Amino acid sequence: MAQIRFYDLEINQPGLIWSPNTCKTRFALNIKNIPYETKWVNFGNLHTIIPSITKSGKRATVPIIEDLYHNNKTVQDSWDIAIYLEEAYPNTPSLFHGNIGLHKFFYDYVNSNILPFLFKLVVTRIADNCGPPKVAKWFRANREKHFGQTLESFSGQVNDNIDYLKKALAPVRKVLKQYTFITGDKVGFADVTLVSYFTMVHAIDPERFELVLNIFNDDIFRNWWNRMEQYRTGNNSARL
Ligand SMILES: N[C@@H](CCC(=O)N[C@@H](CS)C(=O)NCC(=O)O)C(=O)O
Repeated sequence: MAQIRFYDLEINQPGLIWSPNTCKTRFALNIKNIPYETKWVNFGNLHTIIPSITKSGKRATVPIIEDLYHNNKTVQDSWDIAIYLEEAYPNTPSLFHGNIGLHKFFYDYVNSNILPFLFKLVVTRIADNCGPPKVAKWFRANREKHFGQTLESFSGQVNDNIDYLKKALAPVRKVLKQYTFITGDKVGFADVTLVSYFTMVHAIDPERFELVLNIFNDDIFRNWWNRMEQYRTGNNSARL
């Protein structure tokens, strides 16, 4: 029986786990082993569905969760959801291991220095595959307005993005050379953050993802990616 209703984002390939922000919640639920059901929304309907649930007036984004065991409490935003789950489900495996500040630091580091270049590797493909033509047109116009340029020019050169990623991933590789997880001996939210953004690239463009995994010509990130696989699918999610 699901305890959490989790809203994830669907594109043209139903059931594909790809969305960088919703992935963080999926991995968190799987690590914590909290039974949940997935409610899929898309770029065409989330702007009406999500506000009707959150009733907060905040911008419509996923992930959101409804906690069916706590009066259907609704939480929006992947970071806030992680904090909520940690507090509401204290007897499940921890995401922060008592070091929430360090996880916040890593979260901000990855969002500023790694995510943008991973996103540039796949954004045009996301635009082409994010829904029917009307939705794809909206997505492109919306993002181009936000970036102030075409998606092609925003994406830049693949090699440049890989170079930036190599620089930004170097300190993470140092940790993974020594420890099983970015968090240390146990998996934690730092791992969730990076693996979620890797998942986006893997799902949208597996060939480009190989470039990322091979960035240092060794198996350090690949081995960690393989170790994280168990937390991507989990055993406790049902499709709604
Ligand atoms: N800070 C938010 C960001 C959420 C976010 O931007 N989600 C994207 C999907 S990955 C979204 O819902 N976009 C809706 C839109 O662009 O209209 C979080 O971590 O949850």
